[in-house]
Amino acid sequence: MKKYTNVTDLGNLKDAVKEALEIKKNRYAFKHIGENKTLLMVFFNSSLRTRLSTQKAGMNLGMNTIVLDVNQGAWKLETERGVIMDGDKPEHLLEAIPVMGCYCDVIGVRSFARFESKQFDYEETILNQFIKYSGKPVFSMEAATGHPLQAFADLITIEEYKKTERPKVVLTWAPHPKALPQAVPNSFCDFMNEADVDFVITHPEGYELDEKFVRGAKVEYNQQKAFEGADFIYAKNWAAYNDPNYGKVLSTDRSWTVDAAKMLLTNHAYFMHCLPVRRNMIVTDEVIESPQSLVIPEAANREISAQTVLKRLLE
Ligand code: AN0
Ligand code: CP
Repeated sequence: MKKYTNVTDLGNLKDAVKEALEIKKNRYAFKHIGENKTLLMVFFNSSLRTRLSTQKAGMNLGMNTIVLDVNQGAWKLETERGVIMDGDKPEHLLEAIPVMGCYCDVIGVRSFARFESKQFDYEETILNQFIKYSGKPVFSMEAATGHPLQAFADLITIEEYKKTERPKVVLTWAPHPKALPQAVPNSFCDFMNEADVDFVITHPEGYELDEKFVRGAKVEYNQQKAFEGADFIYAKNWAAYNDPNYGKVLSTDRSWTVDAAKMLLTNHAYFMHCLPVRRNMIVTDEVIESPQSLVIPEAANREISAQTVLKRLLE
């Protein structure tokens, strides 16, 4: 594997999940693969889980890790080519990336959608420059349009907890006060469309996701109807995708919050969220604290998805 930005980089998804579950049984079985190899993690945005789980995954494989917070202590980076650099940014990404590539063997990049230009975001302008100019294998730690380490961990979690061969998995939009990227739901769609699940998406009108990710999956605008018979409820907020509202918050309607009454409509479903989560906006205290909540095992599986990906990038 030369890069990891998308579900397709994993090849056969069943084999990838199998490999991940093997790694989980003995996560120190491959601790020589990363000997004398350096993992560089570059963050343009905040992180708790990705930072810790990916560093831990690298350590499990014997790697050394360097973490760079671009916004804390590094030079401010210009990202557009052709700009006359007389402003507040002393360095260009086009020098910074190959320099970063000199000091490591694998690079992880976190660079969220900026919501300034849909084209800039959806062309994955930042991530693709890392792929093009670093000379090293690159993996996404949530880029503008996807969060494949998260979705891989989500699939591993569903595989571990499912009680039927083909569970019903519902991705539900939920309210949030700030505009959030579509990366998490996009990747979740990508993985669920490839997995052996009955996948349903529910959101208010106007929150349609890019068809490139939805790929004909069932969209049900009535949240309660979508919840009926569900085995997994996967909640997430995202800002609007469609023009002219790209990047906008169209609704903070708390009737979409996942609560205990709605969970009663399901087939005793598990609750999932990638975290960080705003309680009593996305989900009530009661549901996230219930025995059906998988948010912590889901986060724990981030170490496993990252380790599977790093192992494959090193091999
Ligand atoms: C980010 C998002 O929604 O993409 C990261 C989630 C993993 N969330 C926030 O910025 C709150
Ligand atoms: N789920 C996730 O990626 O969390 P962080 O933003 O804390 O890394």
